[in-house]
Amino acid sequence: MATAVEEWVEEQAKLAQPARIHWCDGTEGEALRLLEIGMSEEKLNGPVFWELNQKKWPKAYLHRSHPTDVARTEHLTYVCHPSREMSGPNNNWMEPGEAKQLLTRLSTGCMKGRTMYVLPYMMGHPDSPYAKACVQITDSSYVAISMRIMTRLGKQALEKLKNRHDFVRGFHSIGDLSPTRRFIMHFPDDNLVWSIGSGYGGNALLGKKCFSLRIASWLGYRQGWLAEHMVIMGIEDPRGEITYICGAFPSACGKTNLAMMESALGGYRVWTLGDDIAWLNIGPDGRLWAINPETGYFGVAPGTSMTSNPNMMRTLRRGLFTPTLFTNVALNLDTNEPWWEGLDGPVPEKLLDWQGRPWKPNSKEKAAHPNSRFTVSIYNTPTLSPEFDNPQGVPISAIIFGGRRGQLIPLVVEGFDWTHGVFLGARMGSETTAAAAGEVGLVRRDPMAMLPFCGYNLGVYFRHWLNIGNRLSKPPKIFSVNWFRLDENGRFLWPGFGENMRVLKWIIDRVKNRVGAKETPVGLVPHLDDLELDGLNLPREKLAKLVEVNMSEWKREIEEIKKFFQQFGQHLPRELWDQLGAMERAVKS
Ligand code: OXD
Ligand code: MN
Repeated sequence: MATAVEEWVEEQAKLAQPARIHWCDGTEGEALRLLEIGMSEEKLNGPVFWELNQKKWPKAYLHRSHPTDVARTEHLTYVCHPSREMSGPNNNWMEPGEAKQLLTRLSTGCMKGRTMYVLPYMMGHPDSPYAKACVQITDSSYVAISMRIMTRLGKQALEKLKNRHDFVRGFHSIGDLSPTRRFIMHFPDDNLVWSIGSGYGGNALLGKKCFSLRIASWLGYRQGWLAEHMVIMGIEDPRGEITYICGAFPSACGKTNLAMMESALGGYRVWTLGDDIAWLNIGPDGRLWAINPETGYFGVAPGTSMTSNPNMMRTLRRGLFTPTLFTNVALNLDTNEPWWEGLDGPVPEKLLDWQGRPWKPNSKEKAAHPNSRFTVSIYNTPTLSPEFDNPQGVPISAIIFGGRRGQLIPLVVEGFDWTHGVFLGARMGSETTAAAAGEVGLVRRDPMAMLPFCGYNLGVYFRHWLNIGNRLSKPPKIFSVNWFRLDENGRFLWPGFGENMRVLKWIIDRVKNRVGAKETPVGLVPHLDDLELDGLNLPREKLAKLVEVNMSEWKREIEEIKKFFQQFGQHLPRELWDQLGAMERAVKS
């Protein structure tokens, strides 16, 4: 008798009409075979895959996407709850029946002449009580290989799926790649993601943003847990004690660098657990426990170097668990190596740009696309935490909310308590980046870095956060950080990268009640003497500027937060209005 998964796959095949169906087993051999095929398949801007210098970049391949398909397309992303209200002002909405009709029309025969890959996969360790079994179909071998890197794909997942009906279904087709026929639609009540017209990671690797954040946040709301856009890391102090923390930052704000940072502070080291997604559950002991449902990184290449992120450079060249994919980076023709802006060493003389065109150093355009990416297994990370595969996850002592703000937001602020901490997250704003299509550098509200990823009304989501806090026996302390504050000449005040450990040390010292803090209207900030600044050549006035709370700037910010909160009407928890009111009174006095 056919299993529910087989039945679902058969139904989708009737709709999409592929030439053949291939059930992926997730082995390396299979991935290499798909790469071989892709290397001989020509498209608009070269072969589907290009083998890179294998000596220097073992098992690494270059892929160029369609030039109009290089980032998440938030305006084409929908969350289709039966009621518009549950999707909230933070999501595009279509009535589910109407959306399915539209997608059925676009998907009819969309895989004609192509192979349909069936990808059974797990988000989370198969033995974890928090893991979820899923299946995705796709007509892109690039997506199939990427999913092998990013998830636990193969036989074990299929086994888990066998006797189930509640698995998460993902239908993906690149369609004709036309932006006018591109939609990424979510049906939370059906555990279904339906994506057509894009091969870009965030739109096409359906286990990632679509399932592990949008659908999972809704599951979390219904089941009492949180799916968050967060890094997970362990910080080992000189005594050998490890403190686990999570950090939410908007896309392309340095989560990957943070997750595997090489500490500039002696005696401290980072253990990596995840760079993008955390599922947070209340454990049997009443503490908050985090797992990373993914097994890979889909990271931004430009700016990655031995200076900014040496551990990622080592990860990319390790070649232990393979393959490694580079998407839309430039190609050094002399050495057959990938290249991007910010990589170590001089700019190579002979380069092809991300579209496969010859590139000149004086060109106004970047050689690598600003959102060019690598897809690489987390098992290649030299700093991988021994707890990574622990099915229970790790207990979280602190949560950080960060954003990219040239002005206003202090280097670090601690929330007065859980409710105020939730307010710190809810009020977050950040300057936009190339990870999503649209203008770069505008401040937009991005609560908990979840604006593009929360699968339901953010007002309801804030209430859920408050409720989780009430159920925790020992809630983590909550902080806001900003590595990006600028001086009057537009230069960064804080050196960032490995020096961020100095801020993390203060956070851990606060968690362990080792230091005091100074109360301001916007939260608790460090006494400058409590920051470990040995070896850092930072003038005192710069430091003071980094933690300054400028009241007139905050008055403007409060108006922006008010406008943002108002959109959620009755759904915005009263507690958050109270927090805003209290902050306003304190700022004005
Ligand atoms: C990502 C993103 O790819 O946030 O992680 O866009
Ligand atoms: Mn992300």
